[in-house]
Amino acid sequence: MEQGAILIVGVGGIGCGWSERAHARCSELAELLLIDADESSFSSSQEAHCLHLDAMGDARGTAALPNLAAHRLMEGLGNISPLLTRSELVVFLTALGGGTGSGAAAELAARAREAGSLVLSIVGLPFAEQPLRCAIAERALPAIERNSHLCIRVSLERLAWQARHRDSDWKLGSEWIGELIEGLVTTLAKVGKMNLDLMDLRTVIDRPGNATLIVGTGSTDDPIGVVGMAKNSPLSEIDVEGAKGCLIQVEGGPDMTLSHLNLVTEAFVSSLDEDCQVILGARASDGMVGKLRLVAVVSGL
Ligand SMILES: Nc1nc2c(ncn2[C@@H]2O[C@H](COP(=O)(O)OP(=O)(O)OP(=O)(O)O)[C@@H](O)[C@H]2O)c(=O)[nH]1
Ligand SMILES: [Mg+2]
Repeated sequence: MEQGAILIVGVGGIGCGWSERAHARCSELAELLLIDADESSFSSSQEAHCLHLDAMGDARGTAALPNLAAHRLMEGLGNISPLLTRSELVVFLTALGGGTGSGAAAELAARAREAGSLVLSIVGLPFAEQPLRCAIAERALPAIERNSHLCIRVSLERLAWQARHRDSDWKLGSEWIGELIEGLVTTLAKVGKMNLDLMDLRTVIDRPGNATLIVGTGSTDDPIGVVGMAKNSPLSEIDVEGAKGCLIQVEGGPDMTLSHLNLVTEAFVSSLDEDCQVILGARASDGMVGKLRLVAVVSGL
């Protein structure tokens, strides 16, 4: 893929935090765009393109007012459209329930899609004990789904639960978001032994039914554990059993053997539909010595 072909976009406070952390893991392969009303979201990234939606004129936020964010976005779109236009794959990260993410993400996805990009959105859904935020999220979600080729819903509750187990911070994605994006970007950006490309991804995503993306990482000594972790992703309401299409990439170090590869893919594929179409890729890279990573796009759910 060409340079600049993959763009990671954070929208709103949580989305910007997730994006920065994710981008730091694959910064040589993707560009980063941060969009928020709160200027502090841009403070820790030197490499990012930034779009400041200064809704209240106080550089702080949109106070959970999606319409205000949507309005501000229209004024700033001209500045970022060249970035959207030259990207082949745009990955949006946002958490719904506030103003900026809920107000701006759908329009951004629509623009990227119109420009010919493949659009993936990873969308955090608020905690159940925040009814007002849940209502805002529910209103915003359908348009984001409609404008994305693939929309992955992440339950903040499950992400927070996973973060506690990993002793990490859900606001920074509990590492899980970073692993997902890194896996996806390295899968698509580098030429591996058996290269998967955007056409394969489109083939899988274009199947009727829902689709989702999962990731698991672990030690080469425990291939089955990697699959178990992939199945425990903090996604809302997913059950991959009966999936009809699947794109799998297994990545490991130069120490990865065919037997590792078989163990991981067989353990994973056995839970899908018997007739599931499986596209398999594998790659070894020096940075992955002693580790295995499984990234899968599962569709036809
Ligand atoms: N429990 C909890 N949830 C939070 C917290 N921060 C964010 N969230 C959740 O994450 C969602 C999105 O938050 P942000 O990314 O900050 O929202 P935003 O898009 O920047 O929206 P504005 O700040 O209103 O412009 C919210 O709806 C909440 O559900 C927090 O500190 N605690
Ligand atoms: Mg905010």
